[in-house]
Amino acid sequence: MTICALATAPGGAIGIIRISGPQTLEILSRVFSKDLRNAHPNTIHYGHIKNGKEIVDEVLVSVFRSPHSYTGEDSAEISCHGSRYILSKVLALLIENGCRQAGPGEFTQRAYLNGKMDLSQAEAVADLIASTNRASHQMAMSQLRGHFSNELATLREQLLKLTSLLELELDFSDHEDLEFADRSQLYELAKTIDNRITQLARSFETGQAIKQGIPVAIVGKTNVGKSTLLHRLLKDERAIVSNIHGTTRDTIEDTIDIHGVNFRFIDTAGIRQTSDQVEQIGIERTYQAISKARIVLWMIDAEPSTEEISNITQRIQNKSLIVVVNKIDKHEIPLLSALTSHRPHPVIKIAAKYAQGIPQLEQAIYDAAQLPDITHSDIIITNARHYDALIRAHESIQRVITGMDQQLPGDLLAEDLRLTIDTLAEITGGQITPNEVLGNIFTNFCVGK
Ligand SMILES: Nc1nc2c(ncn2[C@@H]2O[C@H](COP(=O)(O)OP(=O)(O)OP(=O)(O)O)[C@@H](O)[C@H]2O)c(=O)[nH]1
Ligand SMILES: [Mg+2]
Repeated sequence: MTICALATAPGGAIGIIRISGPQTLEILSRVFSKDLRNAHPNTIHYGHIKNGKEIVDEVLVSVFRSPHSYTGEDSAEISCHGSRYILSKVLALLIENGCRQAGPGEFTQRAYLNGKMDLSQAEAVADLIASTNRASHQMAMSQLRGHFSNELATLREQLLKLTSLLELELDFSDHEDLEFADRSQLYELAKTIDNRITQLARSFETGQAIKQGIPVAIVGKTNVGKSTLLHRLLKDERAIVSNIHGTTRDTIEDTIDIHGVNFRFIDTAGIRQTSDQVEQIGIERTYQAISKARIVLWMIDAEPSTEEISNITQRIQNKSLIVVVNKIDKHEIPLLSALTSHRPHPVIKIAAKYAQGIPQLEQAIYDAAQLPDITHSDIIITNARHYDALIRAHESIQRVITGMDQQLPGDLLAEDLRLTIDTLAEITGGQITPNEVLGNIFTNFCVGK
């Protein structure tokens, strides 16, 4: 069936309608001023779309021929003027002449089914369209270009090697005089595979953080300047600033791009002893914000008490902590010996009100995120479906490893090895992928992609 859809967002100067399927050029020729049935691949044709005698629009038609097209089928793109009227008229004409309106992601689904890309690459197309900053763009681009797919292919090769070595052992186990691959070598190989799978699965947390914005909590006592800092970072006045202690009573969040990565800043209620119930709830939320953050900015404007030090340090176990000393325009810089002797945290001195030290703080935040080098070869998992498959693959290869520990014979390990291979293959769609799964993946796409 030949499908068509509007591929561009409404409201632009130009709107592009996409067509794909065996009858593309046949149908187009019925509504276009020229016969395109024998048009050469990768050519552009100027003419008009007509509805009987009425000229609907002057357009350019780009022709692609199977298999050298996005979908792998014969396909075309009509560049029209961006009028909603024109675009819906052209779509209606195509449908009257034999096209069907495409479903979400149907062009990409066809590209996948025709072997133009694997499933993880198809998913990267949706991520690429949704990307809003350098980091999410690069993660999607790397996946689209097949870096993750290549990695999975390597794992598959290693797993197949392991399987065949075990089978060999099985086939000749009666021949006691034959030498087999050393079990400890097989064991090492299984471990190497599992390590890589685990590493990929772990990157999901970072991938999620980058997609949603890395959470950074700004915490400290009341009146130290937390909300002022949020304004400085956002270049916008989001929270009330005042010299009254306890001004902020709820958490306030906003996202900022630092060196191409999204950080989600959470301004919190200042920590102090209070009998005000609303403020107490706010302070409870501050503690929750700390527990959800990856990076904690602990702001002080004077030497912190030992009580404050222990309160904060207790709560930041696995987080990156940056000590932010504020109001350096006004105060002597406090001595931080009690703090830094216990664990070396970066200490950044700023005057939030006067925008001093902000670039240094931004750099420290970026460094504290310890992001992998996305521009190069580091692979980051961003998709929950992939994560789920990696976790299951890890579980099955773990059973293989435990089995080897227990000296189980090869035939008892073979099943879990096969399962590991199949589970990883789900990611790229190398295994037969159930329609339901495909449906779930492609309904998240926009129509026209
Ligand atoms: N001198 C000076 N004053 C500052 C600086 N930063 C903030 N202030 C002032 O400190 C006071 C408190 O600032 P806020 O940003 O409201 O402090 P906060 O930490 O959000 O306070 P709570 O919401 O009550 O916890 C305000 O009067 C600010 O103008 C600074 O760098 N230098
Ligand atoms: Mg505040």
